[in-house]
Amino acid sequence: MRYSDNPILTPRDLRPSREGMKIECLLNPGVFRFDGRTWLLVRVAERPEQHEGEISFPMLDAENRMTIMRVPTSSPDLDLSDPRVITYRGADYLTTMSHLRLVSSTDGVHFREDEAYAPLFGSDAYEAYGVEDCRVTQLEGAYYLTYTAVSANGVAVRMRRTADWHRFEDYGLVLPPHNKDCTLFDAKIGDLYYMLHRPSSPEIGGNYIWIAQSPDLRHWGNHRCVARTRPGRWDSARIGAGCAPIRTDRGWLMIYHGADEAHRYCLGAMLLDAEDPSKVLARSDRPILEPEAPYEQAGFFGNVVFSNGQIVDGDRITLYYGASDEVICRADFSVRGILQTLE
Ligand code: MAN
Repeated sequence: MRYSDNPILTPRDLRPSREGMKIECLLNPGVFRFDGRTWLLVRVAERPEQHEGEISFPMLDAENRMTIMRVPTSSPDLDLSDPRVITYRGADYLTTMSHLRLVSSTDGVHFREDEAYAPLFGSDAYEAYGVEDCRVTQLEGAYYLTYTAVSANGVAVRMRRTADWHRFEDYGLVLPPHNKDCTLFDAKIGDLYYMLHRPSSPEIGGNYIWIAQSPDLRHWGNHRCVARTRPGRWDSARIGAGCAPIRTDRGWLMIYHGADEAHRYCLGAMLLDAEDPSKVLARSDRPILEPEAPYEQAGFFGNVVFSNGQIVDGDRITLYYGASDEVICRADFSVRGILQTLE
């Protein structure tokens, strides 16, 4: 059920990271409990204030400093048909650059920034176009961040580990391009760690959910395809895992996003085998959440609900999601309720 006062966080609620920048969108937060509070690690997408006759966009330079690129809008080599992407002289850039901002709450709906916790910005050449859509998995007393690192080299998955949200250990790129939507499971299965991830193979294959395993969280192998898109349905063009699957008595319950050819993004669920999570036992016929509210249908990129974070407390799932690639919302589900739709 949607929270009645959605959206709970909008671009106006946060300050830009520096002067001259404007927050265009808040998206797809990672979610976790820490220090007695609920935290969102929100993706904040910014762009420079725009001026007549040119389009400008941010990226990191060779010294990892933010620099602004400017292109005259009259240029014949410019393609602006997708609000998220700029194609100029055959190369792709992003209109906005994303960083990750920590906000916290005691009631789960009013979130505030805490000056004591610094934002996470792109830090090197592999993050020159920003960092996005971070999943947070609590595992063995630490938090593991798996997020999208974007640069001219492509879209890849990077991992960091923290225990206190001040100091971070960098695991580097755990998956090379093109890959995103990566989440760790919150427990070992047998002797191994597991992750879900979403490579893309556009010519043969597609945008499918895969699984990998690791003995040490650094070396990932035994990649297997878990689920594919389904032609003619709500998840026909691309699918990707949300955050860490939920352990239930019937198996691992995983919430995922699916988009169709018209880029309409919905959420659905899959049930994965408890011992071998590469096996799908059941999958949503119909979405568990689809863009129906006005704030889900219109915005920076309309007709999108996308989630990569939730809190699970007994039977209750408190899910946080990005709507229309612009605002953050909350919806509550019951584990039993979703499992019933999977019978
Ligand atoms: C897609 C969208 C964008 C994102 C890029 C790079 O175009 O999801 O929001 O910035 O991929 O990850």
